[in-house]
Amino acid sequence: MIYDDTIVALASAPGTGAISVIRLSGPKAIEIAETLCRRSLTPRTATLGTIYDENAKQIDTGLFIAFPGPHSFTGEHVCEFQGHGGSVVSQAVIHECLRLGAVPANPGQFSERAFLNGKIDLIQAEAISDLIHATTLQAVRAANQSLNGLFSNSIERLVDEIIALRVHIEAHLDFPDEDIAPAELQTLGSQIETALNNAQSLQHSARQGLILNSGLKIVLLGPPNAGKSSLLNCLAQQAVAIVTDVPGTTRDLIQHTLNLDGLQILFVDTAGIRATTDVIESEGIRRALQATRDADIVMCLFDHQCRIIDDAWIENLISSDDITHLPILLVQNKLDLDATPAVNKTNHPLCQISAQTRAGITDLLQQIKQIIGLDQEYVTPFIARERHIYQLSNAIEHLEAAHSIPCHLDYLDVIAEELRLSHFALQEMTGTFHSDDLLGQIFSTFCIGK
Ligand SMILES: Nc1nc2c(ncn2[C@@H]2O[C@H](COP(=O)(O)OP(=O)(O)OP(=O)(O)O)[C@@H](O)[C@H]2O)c(=O)[nH]1
Ligand SMILES: [Mg+2]
Repeated sequence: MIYDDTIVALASAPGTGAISVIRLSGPKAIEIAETLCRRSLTPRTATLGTIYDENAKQIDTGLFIAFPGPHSFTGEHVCEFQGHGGSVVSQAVIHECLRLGAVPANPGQFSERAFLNGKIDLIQAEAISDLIHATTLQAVRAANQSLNGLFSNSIERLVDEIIALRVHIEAHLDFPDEDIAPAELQTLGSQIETALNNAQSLQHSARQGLILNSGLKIVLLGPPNAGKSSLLNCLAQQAVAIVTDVPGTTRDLIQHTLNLDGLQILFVDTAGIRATTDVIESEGIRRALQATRDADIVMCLFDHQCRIIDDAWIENLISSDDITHLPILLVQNKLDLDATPAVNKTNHPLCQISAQTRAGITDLLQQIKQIIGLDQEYVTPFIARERHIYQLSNAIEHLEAAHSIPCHLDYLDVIAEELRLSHFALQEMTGTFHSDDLLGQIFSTFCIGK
């Protein structure tokens, strides 16, 4: 136990409801609860009690449950009070807790204490918040897997592989007189390669976990009248955007979120791209192009009048000759008018659809899943965040560096250093090694009471 203060917060959602849950954690948690209800509490057993204020006026009646540390969520003494779900009544209960010596909890402080007391690691703590904020059932399942330690265990296995390598190499560096046989060096090299492969496949799963967590952003881009707004309406199954045969109808960004087999997709309809002197349309086009910058997929739409699609056509549309980093999906619309496919001279996949008749829409959605690697019957085992991808990439970079160095006696110290840096990056993911800044950043995004 690290803290000598006892924190209190409303753990259920603020506002009016049937029941509210108020949570206390810290050395005085049970003492405060017992003072409040004037009874002694049996661990992990619900006890009915009435709370009175300092003037002996009744505030609320409800259930108290005490979880003596270390067998509690935070590892400290924890007590929960389930009372009537009104904001004034729960604030009055919290006020009494504060009067008896508790202090208000910061956002995420209960989870932070659970982490600092070794009850969960950082990835599990993040999974709690991700579970609460999950918008699809798949995301809920994935968050539960992370909470159960699946992601952390995969990282720990990778850490063990790297530790074994470091021990081997650093033992030799400490005792250089002991020779390492060439065959042994070769084995070391292939073990580094195995660790690198494992890290890369973990990163692949983590990317899918990130997509499940934060969803996808798909921007519909194309010349005027290609049918972008019609496609948005077709996907949304409602008239979200105005559709006319007047080129330049859409000006603002129009967004609609769709749940595709558990994947949250934000579709963004944009102004048709063309040369214009109209101030409003120019602003619309500027916003359209800006929206592509953080898109996960840019859908380039055109109709049957475009016969040849090449990289120059896309570069012209996106006003950039650097389109290599963008995942692009070419979509030929108005299949009902002309089913002849355009000549695709690019390396990007092309789908033919009709936003009017819905022909080809199932294939289009399948193609989206394929682009992001979720086309098979996918089981993403865990949920992930940008932070994990960043630190995993960091670990992979150092493993790649270690792997690129010839496994020769002269270079063992450089390899050892790269392995050490990779090891640290992985430890930062689980929080075994962390800076206070990192913790502050993570837990500040949590709800109060969590
Ligand atoms: N036959 C046919 N017409 C379509 C189809 N999709 C769109 N259209 C028509 O094409 C015209 C333009 O459609 P929009 O959806 O407004 O096109 P847009 O790309 O949003 O156009 P801007 O907003 O001007 O950039 C409308 O008259 C639509 O009815 C299609 O699949 N088949
Ligand atoms: Mg439009």
